[in-house]
Amino acid sequence: MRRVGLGNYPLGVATVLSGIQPTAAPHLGNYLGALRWWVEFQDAHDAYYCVVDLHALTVAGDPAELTRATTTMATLLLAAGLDPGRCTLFVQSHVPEHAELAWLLECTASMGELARMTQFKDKAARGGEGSARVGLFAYPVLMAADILLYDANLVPVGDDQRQHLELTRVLAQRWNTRYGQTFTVPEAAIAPPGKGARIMDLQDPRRKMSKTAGSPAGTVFLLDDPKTVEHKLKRAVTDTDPPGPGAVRWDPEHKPGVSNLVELLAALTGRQPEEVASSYQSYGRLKSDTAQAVIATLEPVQKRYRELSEDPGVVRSVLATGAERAREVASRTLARARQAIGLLPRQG
Ligand code: ATP
Ligand code: LTN
Repeated sequence: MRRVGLGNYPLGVATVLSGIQPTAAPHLGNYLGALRWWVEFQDAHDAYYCVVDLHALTVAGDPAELTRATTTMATLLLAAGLDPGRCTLFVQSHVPEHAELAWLLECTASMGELARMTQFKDKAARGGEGSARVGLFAYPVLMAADILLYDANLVPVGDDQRQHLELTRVLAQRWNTRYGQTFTVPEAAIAPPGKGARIMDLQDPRRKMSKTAGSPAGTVFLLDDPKTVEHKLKRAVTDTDPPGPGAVRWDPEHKPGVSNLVELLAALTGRQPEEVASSYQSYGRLKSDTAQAVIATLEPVQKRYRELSEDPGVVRSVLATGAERAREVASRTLARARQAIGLLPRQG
């Protein structure tokens, strides 16, 4: 049986859903941990991808910037290889069923289980837990709604989303036990170690590369020009081990900076990290080769992005069709959920 990508599902059998926040332009971590798998999965399965603008409201941001970033993100997703003929691409808030199912699921989740979410703890700690938005606390439940509305079997995400996926599974199972079979219980599709599931910040390799929490110099954005990419990689933090055999190795625990560069180069060229590491003795050459591999990957994406940006009507129409297709599926699932939980059907 032919199997594709990360999942254990035969071709064409699974439904895939994933989302990305329009908090800023996406970076290499988003690309290697999630987006390139989205592109791969659209050929193998029935795929739904959304720009999760409601999730972006969980942290402070400027309204005009959110509008702009939502369009930029959708354009970049198309530029990175999503094809509206092979997947459904939409904006989360265009499908109001997401917010409605999130409420029903909030009445299924407990305060205790949400308080354990490490992403909430990290993000809340930055601004003080007392002033963190209620939406930030409830965020994983909205994510569960995103997934369950489409009966998704597979959810391609980076390693940081493992805990949220586990919560989604728990909520789906609890609901099904309490109210009868309603939702498909999904599985996370996370890249194996060394394949880009958790790309680290180039300036602080103990923290993941992030749109909002990373350092600008340590985050390579998909729209960075070649000079910026070279500069960021040249300045990447490594360590003080002298050059020579064994200095370059894939050992994320003891050599996080060097291992991150090795993993980047391996993921970009489809090689194993150990094999990449063994072909280098100096950090300088590893950095310059990694920079070239990044530039080669980004160049076609940027070119396509510039072309698509010339006619914003194309992206708007892709999103309109996507929302319509998504709503058809989402409204059926929501109707099932409303009935299961006992809400009086609307007449007419
Ligand atoms: P923010 O900083 O706004 O929280 P983010 O950079 O973590 O954003 P998201 O929009 O939350 O990005 O995530 C989109 C996808 O990219 C998710 O599947 C997430 O797991 C993945 N992802 C995010 N950061 C990384 C990373 N450093 N390495 C690999 N995958 C990542
Ligand atoms: N929580 C995710 C973004 C996200 C998502 C989703 C991912 C929102 N809804 C549904 C997969 C499926 C994040 O922060 N990276």
